[in-house]
Amino acid sequence: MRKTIFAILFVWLAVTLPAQEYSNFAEQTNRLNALTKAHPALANLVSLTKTNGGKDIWLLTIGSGNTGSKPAIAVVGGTEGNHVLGSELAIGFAENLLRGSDTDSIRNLLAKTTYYVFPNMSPDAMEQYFSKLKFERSGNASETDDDRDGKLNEDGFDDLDANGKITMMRVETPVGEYKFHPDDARVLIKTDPAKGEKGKYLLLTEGIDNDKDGQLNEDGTGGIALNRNLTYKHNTFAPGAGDFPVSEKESRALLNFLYDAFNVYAVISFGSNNNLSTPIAYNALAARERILAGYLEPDARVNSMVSELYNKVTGLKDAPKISPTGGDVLSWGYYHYTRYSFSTPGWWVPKAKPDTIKKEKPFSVEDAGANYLRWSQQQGITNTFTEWKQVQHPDYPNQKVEVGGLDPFVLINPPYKLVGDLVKKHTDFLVKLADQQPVLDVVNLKTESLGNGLTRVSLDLINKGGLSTHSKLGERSYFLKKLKVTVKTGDKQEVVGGRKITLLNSLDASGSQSFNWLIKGTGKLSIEAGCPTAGVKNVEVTL
Ligand SMILES: [Ca+2]
Ligand SMILES: [Ca+2]
Ligand SMILES: [Ca+2]
Ligand SMILES: [Ca+2]
Repeated sequence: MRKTIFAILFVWLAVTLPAQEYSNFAEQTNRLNALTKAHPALANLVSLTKTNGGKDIWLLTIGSGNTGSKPAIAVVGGTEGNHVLGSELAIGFAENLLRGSDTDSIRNLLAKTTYYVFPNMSPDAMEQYFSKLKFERSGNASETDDDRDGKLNEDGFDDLDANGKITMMRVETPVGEYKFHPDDARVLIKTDPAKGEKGKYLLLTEGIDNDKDGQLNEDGTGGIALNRNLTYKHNTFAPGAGDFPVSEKESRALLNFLYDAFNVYAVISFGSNNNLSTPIAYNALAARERILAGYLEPDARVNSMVSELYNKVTGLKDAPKISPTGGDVLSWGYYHYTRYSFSTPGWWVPKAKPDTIKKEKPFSVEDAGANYLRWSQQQGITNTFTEWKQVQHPDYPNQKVEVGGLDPFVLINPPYKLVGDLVKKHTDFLVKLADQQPVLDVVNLKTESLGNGLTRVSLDLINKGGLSTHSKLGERSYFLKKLKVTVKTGDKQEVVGGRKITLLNSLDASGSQSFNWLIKGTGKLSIEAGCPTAGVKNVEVTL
């Protein structure tokens, strides 16, 4: 009897409690399907392609009515395969938004804004998090020759202490560059030869030189990484970048879709790069280079404004500075797609304060590993550090080799219990960002009869939004759709003064532009102003 009750209780708990761990690809797919089933009028799921690893690249479109005709924000998760959180933030955002879709505020939002959510752009790599052997992997299932020795994936990691995860390996040697951290001997830090410091250890990733080429773990499982495979400053010969930009199905699917989506005004990618905690600063020299290397001044101002919004809404502080290294989504979104482009890791290990009761002192040397160990202990997080343990190593037969260190993933992915709160904060940010969307309106509409069937029509077109209709860089693009103002005349009407169609490069935030036309004829006509990134405004005029 008691057993049955426990069994029922267990099943009930399993069904009613939300997931307590990150979702693998199959679970992510189930969550996405559940969303479209629960919200068929607001959510649509399509597979853009299948990876070489056989996994779908999903696109979830959220919005009401004709989603393609509304200004849109693209949300990219799984920008990096080892950043499981990024994918979770993208899916969690979709779930939170749709869960609130019976409220007026979200209903109104989805009537004016479309969200294109790419939940997981690196599903092949991300599965390594859920595999029997866990290691941080960025590359997809394409087979590559990272060291160009004519052999594919010939030297990956080896789990020397058989604990199911790849950590670090230290080799005791007088030529080593590493020494113990002065405040936490579990951690090794680099010596400073300029200060006369001597090292004791080589610090390496866990493994063996399987192909005896003198390099360790130089070419293992994991091919091309999305965040290195895009077009801006692609590092053609770097491992994981691909032989040419957009060589992969995943990157091609993303760019093919987005280049056709003229309505996207902002791209938000979740990955290691961060221009939301600290905006990219305007650099006059970089912004004048022939191949643009810096944000144009008005676009840097927008970055500042959105960064301020991000910090205010999320309250996240002390983010480490990580700058794009080329081929990445953040840079592509701005420099080549010419939209507003933002990126954040969404989480980083907070700075741990010393516990004065335990007589801890501030670290004499700042180090991410030492900080993590202090923070995780304060949080009651256990089993994320493997104590150093000696192993026999074929490459170092007469030396002391030990395996240990921090678990993979823990420095960039928080414990799952923190994810719900992070999803909520980033949902709030993505909703607030849409409040800044460019919105066109027509004011001061006047008609003035001049006799002889002639009427002067004048109006001011304004942008009521917090963002310009196009980025400053977008104004230079031949590819973007410009802001178009059209006088739609009827059968017996004619525009005799002014242009029937006017194209504007952009309309600034809170900016305005005056128009007037001389029109011959009588009856009603309409004037239409719009562009995909700001929507279309129509006014009727009676002559
Ligand atoms: Ca190779
Ligand atoms: Ca291991
Ligand atoms: Ca090799
Ligand atoms: Ca090797």
